[in-house]
Amino acid sequence: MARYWRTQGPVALITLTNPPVNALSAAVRRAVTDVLCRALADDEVKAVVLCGENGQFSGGADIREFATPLSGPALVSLVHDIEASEKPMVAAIEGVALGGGLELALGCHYRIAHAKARLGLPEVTLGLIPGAGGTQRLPRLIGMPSALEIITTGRHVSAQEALKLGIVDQITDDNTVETAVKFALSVIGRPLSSRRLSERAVVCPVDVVGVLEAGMARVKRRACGASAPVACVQALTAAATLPYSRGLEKEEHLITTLMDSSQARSMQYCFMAQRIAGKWSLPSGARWSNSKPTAVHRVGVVGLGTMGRGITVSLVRAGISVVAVETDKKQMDMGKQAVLGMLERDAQRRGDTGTRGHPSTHLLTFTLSMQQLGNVDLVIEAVFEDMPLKKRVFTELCRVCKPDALLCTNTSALDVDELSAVTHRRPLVVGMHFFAPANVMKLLEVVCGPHSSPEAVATAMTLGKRMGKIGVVVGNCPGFVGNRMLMLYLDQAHFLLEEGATPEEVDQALEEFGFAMGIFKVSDLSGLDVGWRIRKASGLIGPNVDPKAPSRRRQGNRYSPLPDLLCEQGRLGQKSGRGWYLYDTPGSKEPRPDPAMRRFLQEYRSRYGITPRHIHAHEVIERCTYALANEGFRILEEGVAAGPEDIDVVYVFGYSWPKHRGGPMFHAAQVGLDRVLQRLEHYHQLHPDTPHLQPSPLLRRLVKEGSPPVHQWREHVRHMHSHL
Ligand code: 3H9
Repeated sequence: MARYWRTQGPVALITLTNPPVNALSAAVRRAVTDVLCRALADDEVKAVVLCGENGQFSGGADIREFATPLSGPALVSLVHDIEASEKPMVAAIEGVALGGGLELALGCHYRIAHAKARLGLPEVTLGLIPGAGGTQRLPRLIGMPSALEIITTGRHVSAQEALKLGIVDQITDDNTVETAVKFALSVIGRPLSSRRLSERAVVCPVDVVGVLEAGMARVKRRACGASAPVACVQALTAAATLPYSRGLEKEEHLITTLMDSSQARSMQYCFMAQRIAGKWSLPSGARWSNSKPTAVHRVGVVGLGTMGRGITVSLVRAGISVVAVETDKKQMDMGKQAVLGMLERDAQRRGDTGTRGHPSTHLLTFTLSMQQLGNVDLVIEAVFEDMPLKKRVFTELCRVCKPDALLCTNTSALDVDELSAVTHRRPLVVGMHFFAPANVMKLLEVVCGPHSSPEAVATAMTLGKRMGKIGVVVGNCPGFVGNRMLMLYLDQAHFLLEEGATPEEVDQALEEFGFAMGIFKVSDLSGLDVGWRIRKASGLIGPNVDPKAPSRRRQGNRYSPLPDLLCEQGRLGQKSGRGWYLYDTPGSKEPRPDPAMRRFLQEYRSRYGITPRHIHAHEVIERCTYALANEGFRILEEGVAAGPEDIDVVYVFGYSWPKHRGGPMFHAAQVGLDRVLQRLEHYHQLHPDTPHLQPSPLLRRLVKEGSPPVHQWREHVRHMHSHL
């Protein structure tokens, strides 16, 4: 848990040892407290270097222990003891120093970091604030404006930036521990009081109150109801206005309150869910750990439309060689320009280049010839969503690519299995559903068809991780996990309009719940014609179906033609200046309620004899979120996802579900499965023509078995599938 030995004469070394990231568990805190006592009591020891095993300083407090009562010495006291030491304490930071890890380092009198190290206080992303003195020490070290930005965003800071800001005293490309030991030798005997951050005054700009007020306004605007960012500013305000010890009391009060909150539990669940989804499994039992990914050095991207460009940029950023193929010269030139532009902007942002161009452009080949894909290890096809076109591309790929090259299709809904049937290498075909814009969005659904091999899935997941994506393995069904659930969510929103709500009312309820944008604003942003095209292609609307039919049913189920009617009127969303909302000009992003929309809805309701009723925000949330969770249960039943964590990760990272609500499945568990079941039964009784409101058998089964906690559902589902 912490090793201790004497080295280089008077310098003692304390090594945090809790692989993989040296999380500061109770056992680690206990061990460090003990060895620190030994070092301080040893007259031969004149300085101490604190480092971490395995090239990692520390990933912070042990998140797994948050659910249990605190045991062992508190981290805040340990940091205090380190700072109070009369012998110089030097932190040797390799890998990461995050959260409590950085707080431990801030207790040291000096900090030396490896050039590749990353530092930060990401507690806000776990629904917390730094709770071991970080909110009080960081502004004393680097000043309030920078501390405010770093703590409220939780972002990681590179070693170079940390040096510029003054978080570390030195960075090195060499052995960090050896450098720190040398450094420690050089500072023996120097006075320490100016190095103790708790004894310093906070470096505040003249208008610190204005800075903090602006910070508070900013976090409130962005937080969408999350408490932690607000608490961060409150703790920093205490640092600016109170003596250190009182500021620390405020920090303790705030973190204690947050620690018990459902928001923190939800966000910590999200952190763990992301890791669980990354170690994918399917109900079939196929697992990441058993399947070896193949090496990918060179990737082909076919199609340089919006998706192909974003995918290419993400690959190049990861240092992977790309052969980008287009069939049309003009489209290729445009795509090339767009890709190079994005990479150049990247480089400028990072200050990587003084001249034009990105340092990675040598990784790119643009071509009009598929033949150039002969030596790639994997291809990502990103042509238009059209099955015959994709089939033609896949047939050609089989001809030109080496026999063991993986063939991946970037599709948001098409049948990966049908596509793989045109190849002679079905085990090597998987779906890679990127989200737009692909160079920004984190989520990647890796679609495993019935013939896809576990190795192919493992390879796509590994590639996704290298590209900085959060991969989730899903089964092959229309819309996979994300879009399949989205359809039902949209349906509920449209039905609510039919029954009496306005787009603004539905959006406001969803935004108060925590979504950054309501569903109608999102639809306007994405363009209403996208769904219209898909519905037309799937036969839901078309010449044989009268959208004005009084039953408003399609294929036997309730169907709202509202979005189709909008498209027919040319209301396509932001791009046409009108959609569910009104925009000042086409392309403008500021939605305004449209009186014409109200009139349109009134006319629609009277045409169909619907008496509008007042719809409470509570009903909006229940119908939208429970419909999502209910479909999630069906997805688990069918084996399209292996566990609730996978579904929640898809929703949080692909569909902006608020992290502080955990995800639709976690939210259902928080509400209580029996309550969700009862409300779904109620709504289904009122709307029997909406089968998606009918509670799923798995939900009923879980309730019958006493509503086990969400982390047990995966095992439950696996068990269910093994008995089918
Ligand atoms: C805090 O410090 C509060 C303080 O202010 C004090 C309050 C009093 N705890 O992500 P990876 C596990 S709050 C426990 O796949 P990577 C992780 O679950 C904390 N476990 O690797 C996984 O386990 P498994 C503030 C942790 O290389 C394994 O390590 N700190 C912790 O892609 C590998 O993780 C943070 O928010 C932890 N703190 O990324 C940092 N961290 O193999 C959270 C990791 O069983 N951590 N694990 O699935 C991270 O951001 C990333 O894990 C890190 C490594 C960048 C460190």
